[in-house]
Amino acid sequence: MAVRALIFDVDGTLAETEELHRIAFNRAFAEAGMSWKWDRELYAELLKVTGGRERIEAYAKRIGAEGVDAPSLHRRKTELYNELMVPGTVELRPGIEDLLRRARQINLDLAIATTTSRSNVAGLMRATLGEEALGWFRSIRTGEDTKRKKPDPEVFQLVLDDLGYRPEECLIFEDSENGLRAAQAVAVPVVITPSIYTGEDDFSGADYVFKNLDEPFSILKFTPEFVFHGLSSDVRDLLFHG
Ligand code: XBP
Ligand code: MG
Repeated sequence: MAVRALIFDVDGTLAETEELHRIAFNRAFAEAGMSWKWDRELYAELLKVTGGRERIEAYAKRIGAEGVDAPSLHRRKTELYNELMVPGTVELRPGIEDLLRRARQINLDLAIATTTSRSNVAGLMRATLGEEALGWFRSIRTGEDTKRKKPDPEVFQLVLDDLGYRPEECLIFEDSENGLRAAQAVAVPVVITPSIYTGEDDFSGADYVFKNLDEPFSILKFTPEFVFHGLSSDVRDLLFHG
């Protein structure tokens, strides 16, 4: 069956944004007069909980902190994140811009399914491709549209409903195990590009694992009959550069 849409996760997949998220969390904590400081090692553990508000709540519970106003801390963190998100702070990951442009040329639909907020998606686009690139995506669904975050598949289901395509007509691009499990739950094939915080994740069951999308020879998992199975030649060219 022909692939008709590419569905992208944002954080870690379109760009390595998690360091900016981490800095924004820490600034929000400092502004609120709190002593919390999430270093990289701790943040890697905390990322297992998706969603910034949920992450704050989980951490408060873990250390037994009471009276933590997670929604307001998270709101401020989102403002700080968007202040930090200016051109030059974060770049799209290698191969992403090229993939998006080539997909548009062959009339594939593009979509976004993310845990983060819409304003953060817009901020990333503004700082990289330009805000008009938001219009490249036929469906953009975020953590604000869902009750449950990844690994729950709700956000992917919303995108599939928006697009009106069957799971096997789409490809999902993800960087994390949580994202992979969510994608598997809606039975959409998954392309994984591990990111700085997810290199140790368990990607068993992923259809493709690439180091980056511009490096066709860095395919970590490559069994030819498996890799090419079911992909039309235009989508194959898109992913494997011919
Ligand atoms: C990303 C997340 C997000 C970001 C922070 O998950 O878990 O919570 O870390 O963003 P995924 P918010 O890439 O799987 O969608 O603070 O806006 O939630
Ligand atoms: Mg991600």
